[in-house]
Amino acid sequence: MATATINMLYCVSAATGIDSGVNTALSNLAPRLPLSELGTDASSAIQSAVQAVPGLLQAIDVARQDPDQLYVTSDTAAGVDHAIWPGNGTTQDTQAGQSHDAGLTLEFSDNMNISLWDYDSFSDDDLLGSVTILESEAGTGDVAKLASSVVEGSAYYVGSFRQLCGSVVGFRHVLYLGACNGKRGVVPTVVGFERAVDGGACRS
Ligand SMILES: [Ca+2]
Repeated sequence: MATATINMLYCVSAATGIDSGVNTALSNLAPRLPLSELGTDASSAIQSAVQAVPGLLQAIDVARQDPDQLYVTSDTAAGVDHAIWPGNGTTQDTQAGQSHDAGLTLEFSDNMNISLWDYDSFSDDDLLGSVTILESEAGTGDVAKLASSVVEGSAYYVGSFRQLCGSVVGFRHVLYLGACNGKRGVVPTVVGFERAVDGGACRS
């Protein structure tokens, strides 16, 4: 078993449907941002990555997206009824440039899917994108992974999850990340660090 902490859902682009300008620009986003190596907080690292894509912010601005009614599942089936975030059958309106502190700690073996969805009351919910977390990534530090959909024109960075020690190593870690809302209430800041409670550092 491994434990992953997901503490940020950053919306690069809410669903726009078929918008060629947005989709062309989204295809140039980095699929994986190694946050630990970038030496800055997660929000800044993601914002820099988004700004580095030529024309992306302008294309999103022109497309005038409605907010996504965001929820997250740990399987590939839609449905707020089994969402792991926000939970209790609810959704969270989310626009480009917004982020949420998901505060999720999840146990898994081998690999785990994380899917992001837009709730729709009159049709099937839209898959905004998904990422896969691998147990083999344990100990590789904070990352943000891109979940996107060409069909929806959506893109989210899911981070900074850490895959913690597996059962082979036998340690348990507690991670204190995020949870500190910024000035505008929607920008989480990485404030914490990890602390071993049963001893030993995580080994990659
Ligand atoms: Ca919707």
